[in-house]
Amino acid sequence: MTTKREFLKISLVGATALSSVGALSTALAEDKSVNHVNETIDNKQTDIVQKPVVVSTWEHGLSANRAAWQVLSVGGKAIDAVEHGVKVPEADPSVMTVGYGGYPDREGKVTLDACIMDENQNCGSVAFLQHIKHPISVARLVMDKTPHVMLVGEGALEFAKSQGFKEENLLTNKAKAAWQDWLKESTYNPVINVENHDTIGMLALDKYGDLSGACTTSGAAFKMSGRVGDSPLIGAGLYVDNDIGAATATGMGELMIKTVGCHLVVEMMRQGLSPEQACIAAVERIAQKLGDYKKFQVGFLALNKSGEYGSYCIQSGFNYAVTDKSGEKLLDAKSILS
Ligand code: SD4
Repeated sequence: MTTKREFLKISLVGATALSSVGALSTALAEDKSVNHVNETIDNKQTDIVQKPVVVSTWEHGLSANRAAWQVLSVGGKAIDAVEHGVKVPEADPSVMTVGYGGYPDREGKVTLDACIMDENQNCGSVAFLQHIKHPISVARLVMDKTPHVMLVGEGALEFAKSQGFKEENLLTNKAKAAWQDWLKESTYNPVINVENHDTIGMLALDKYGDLSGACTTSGAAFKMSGRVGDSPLIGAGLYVDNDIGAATATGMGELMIKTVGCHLVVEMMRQGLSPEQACIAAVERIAQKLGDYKKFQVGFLALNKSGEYGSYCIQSGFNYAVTDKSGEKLLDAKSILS
């Protein structure tokens, strides 16, 4: 729990950091399509710890959170909760950018990316993994059983099989039909909040006050073969620092990779920003650095050590699920563009 003295310290650092967020907001606000983010900044800081709590991206986060809550509510650890939680959309064929039933790449192959991170800075990741329904559990085993952080492609598949995972066909008829339809024109033109809207990133704070996170996806629909997004990259699609907070991301992964977005969000919280303020700062960094950001969606979601959460995105339409003792809710994130 944050002491009064620590609270004063982070408030002062936070005030400095906020003034730079404010300066950039003023510059961006000259562009009429950019929201005045200063007005949306949630300035609350609290030393009351709300736990357990679990948050995750998009509406399918509600059912994923329910599975995570089964773990958290009986005193389970955050790391087990996030793994258990994200397995729900991984197995659900109606969620077409995670796991089984995900959209394939342009060769018609479903290739999956996932990572997981615990309260001790341990992390595991898989990328370009095919034929395995639960990449998050393979990532967990990379973390728990190997000296490495990341395995990709054939090596990741061989490791998964050595751990007892069975190869399965992950391409459903529906995803195959969408790919065949796409082949008629073969233009890579991701549709904001439609085609790329289903990556699940989940963050949890358990009853012991420990944070963990997980992120899993089939990536951008009809991507080039071999393309890897932000979701399996520690720092880009997920980051956890158990002293400070955790962050995850959804949307066009290239933007998060170029700015190491989730690490940035956590570092902003370290400077004293609230989760929402930190997400705003990361979206503003993207807007400042990446000239074509208006063509894409990026949404950040953050949770701090006190159980406070917040989110921010480029385009309106991103939402996230929150589950705690008071129940569950789906909240709309604020956005930099109207
Ligand atoms: C990617 N970030 O591969 C993922 C896609 C995503 O919601 O988040 N979709 O770029």
